[in-house]
Order: sequence, then structure tokens, then C-alpha cells
Amino acid sequence: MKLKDIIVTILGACAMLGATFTVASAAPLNSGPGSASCELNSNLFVDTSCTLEAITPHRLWQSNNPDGSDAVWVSYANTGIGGDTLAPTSKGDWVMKITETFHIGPNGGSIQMKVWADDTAGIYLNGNLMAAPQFGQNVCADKPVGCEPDEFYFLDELLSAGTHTIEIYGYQVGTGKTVDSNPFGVLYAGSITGEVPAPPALTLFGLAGLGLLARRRAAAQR
Ligand SMILES: [Ca+2]
Ligand SMILES: [Ca+2]
Repeated sequence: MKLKDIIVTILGACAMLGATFTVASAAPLNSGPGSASCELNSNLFVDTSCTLEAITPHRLWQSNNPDGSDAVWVSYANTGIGGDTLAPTSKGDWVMKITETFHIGPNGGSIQMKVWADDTAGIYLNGNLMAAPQFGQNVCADKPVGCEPDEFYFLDELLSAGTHTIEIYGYQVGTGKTVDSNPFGVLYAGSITGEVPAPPALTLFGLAGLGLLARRRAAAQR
């Protein structure tokens, strides 16, 4: 085969590769220290700044690392068991808002994520209410979104290409006056799937490799 034919063949192969050269991905989306942006309700706090930290869960809560994930219970302060901060009871108003933002590639994708909260949470996807907070009490909320293992809300949605936002509003409903009798926190564990274009560097690397191969073959035929 002549060098010109080899190059034409390689370019053809590259064009085919380019047409299908996408990489499937599944990115975890788990609660953890500093894992997402958060803010506090200005109705309850003078300083609304917030950084997520890990807290110790109550023995009746869903345990950390649900479904083998890295997810752990988080809060704006040590409002968990043995903690030093009693989250204010909000009675119908949220305490802490967590925001997760992510991007889906041109072929679309999906999200599967479980959410727990003490005492309950409101969950929005792109501004649309997906789960309303529950103010009935029986070990935190009496139904999802609550804190016990079977009281998670399961966010399971197809996603179009572009930027998406999940907002989780945590509520403190219990009337206990100590941190240990009325802890507060949020836990979420899941993943985002979708297809994103291969990094340009990978495509260039592939082209360079094929070019080198063509030169070697051409040299061998001389
Ligand atoms: Ca409950
Ligand atoms: Ca509580």
C-alpha cells in the first residue's frame, strides 16, 4: 500500500472514530464535607454563609455510606450527635439550603439519587419541586423525606443536555432542646450518568499515534 493510500485510510478511520468517539461516564453525587455550596436562611441566621461539614448520625438514622457510597451526613455546623450546635427549630421554614450544579453532555443523561434528612427536606430539580417537606413527626419526619433508612426520597430522572441544579432545603421540626435529642442534618447518595465528548487531547493523541504508524509503514516499504 502506498503512503497516500495509507493516509487516506487513516483519515477515513479517524472520521469514523470521530463520529462515535464519546465516552460514557457515571459521576458520583454524594454529600460530604465541602461537597456542595450551601447557605443558611436569613430569617434564622444573621450570618448566612455556610460550609458543609460531616456530622455524627443518630443511631436511628440511615447510616453513613448508603449503598456502598462515600456519602456521609452533613450540616452547616456540628449539629449531629455529640455536637455543639443545636439547629434552630424552623416550623415550616427551612434552615439550610444545599445546591448541587452539574453539566450533562449533548446526548443527555440521567440522575439517580437518594436523599435523607433530619427532620425533613424539600427537594427541587431545576426549580421544580420534586419532594415536599413532611412536618408529621415520628423519629424525625413520619414519612419521606425523613432520616430513617426507608424514608429516603429517590430522585430518578432523565436529563437533557446542559446545566442542571438540585436544591435541598433542610428543615428542623423537632422540639428537643439539646443537640443529642434534636440533631439536624442531610444525607444524599447517587450518581449522574451521561455521555460527554472525549477530551480533545485524547483525539489528538490518537491522530498522532496513527500518523506515526503510517510513517513507519511507509518507511518499511521503501
Ligand atoms: Ca421517621
Ligand atoms: Ca431534628
